[in-house]
Amino acid sequence: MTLAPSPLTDVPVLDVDPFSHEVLEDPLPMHEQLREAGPLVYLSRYDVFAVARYADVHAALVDWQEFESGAGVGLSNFRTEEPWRPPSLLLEADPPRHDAPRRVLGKVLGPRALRQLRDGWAEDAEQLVDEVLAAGTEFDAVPTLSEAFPLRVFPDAVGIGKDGRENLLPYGDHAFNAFGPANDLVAKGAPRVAELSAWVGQQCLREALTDDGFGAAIWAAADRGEITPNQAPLVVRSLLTAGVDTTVHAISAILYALATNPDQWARLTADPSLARVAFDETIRWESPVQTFFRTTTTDVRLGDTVVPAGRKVLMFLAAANRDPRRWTDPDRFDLGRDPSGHVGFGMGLHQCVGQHVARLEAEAVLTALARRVRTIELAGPAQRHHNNTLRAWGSLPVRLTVG
Ligand code: OVM
Repeated sequence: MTLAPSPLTDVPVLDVDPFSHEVLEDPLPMHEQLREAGPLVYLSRYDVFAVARYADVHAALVDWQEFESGAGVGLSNFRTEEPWRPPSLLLEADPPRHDAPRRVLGKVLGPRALRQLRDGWAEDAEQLVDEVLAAGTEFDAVPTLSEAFPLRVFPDAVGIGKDGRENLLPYGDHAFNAFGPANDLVAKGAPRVAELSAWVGQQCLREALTDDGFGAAIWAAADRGEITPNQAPLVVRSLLTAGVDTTVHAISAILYALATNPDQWARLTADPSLARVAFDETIRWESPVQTFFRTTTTDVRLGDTVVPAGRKVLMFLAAANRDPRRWTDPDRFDLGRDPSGHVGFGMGLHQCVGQHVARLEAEAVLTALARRVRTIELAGPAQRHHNNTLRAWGSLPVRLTVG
């Protein structure tokens, strides 16, 4: 290992590429290498710093004053580079500007709204599982369950029209790729960016939204003066960007975890109330959102090193979620552990505002499956879908037994 000079001491230099296909296929060995190298490392390929241990990722996430989001939470620095779309008012903003949009979205996605959705989503999940099982017990779970359920309930909950919903997944996939370097994954999405962005933008307008969804509730907050009318469409855009691919890949991750850990599936069917912990243990174990960046606002001391102001720091949420310094037997998918405290949804004031919506979706699907399905196993090789930020399955052949 070589060492880069720094004001206080030397920092380990690694030439790994976290966004290469080899690493995206299986990032776990690189995560261990990053954690073991030290509390802070320097990634020479991208000229950025990185943290991968739980304590350091957690510390950076909660320190919004020294680690800002307003310069973008991807590799690109918005102070020096043009963003590919107008920055998010939530994800890519800091206090005080961040706070009004966050407060509005927090209320729109709050306990009251979710109470109104719970029973309907439970019925929708029962219906989907009935339809799927009627068609057969061997299928690819990615399109059939992971994509089908969120697409059945979430766009309706936001209140967008029926046309063009097939654009949601490609748009989200590109948005999450765009946090990484301008590699082949970003190039693959580039030809459709203008078209997809225009469609998403149309869906965010007041007149495109039903009067009873999350979208209308955001516009109502603008009418009350809680955000400005020009902020409303961008807040709706956050729902459409962050709310689909994430839940799809989380559900795939749950199904893979349970299909490959039959003892944990048996536990769940014996006690379906474990659906909740199954969801959070999956977010810890798989970390559908693997990484985000922050940018230092000042010289920040990390371990024995000073990261200069204005530098990008890559936070490995997924590596923190399997740090043996924090978790017992971290690679084990275990419904008996308490996964709370994981950083799969981030931590601090940006922590995922939609996590209760995601949890409700996952619980609905899992509960419906647990009531009908006795066993679930892989029926063929599962295939990864590579994305610069998301850990995802592209194909998940499963075989179920019923009764
Ligand atoms: C946003 C947003 C929030 C979280 C994740 C994300 C694309 C986007 O506000 O647009 O990923």
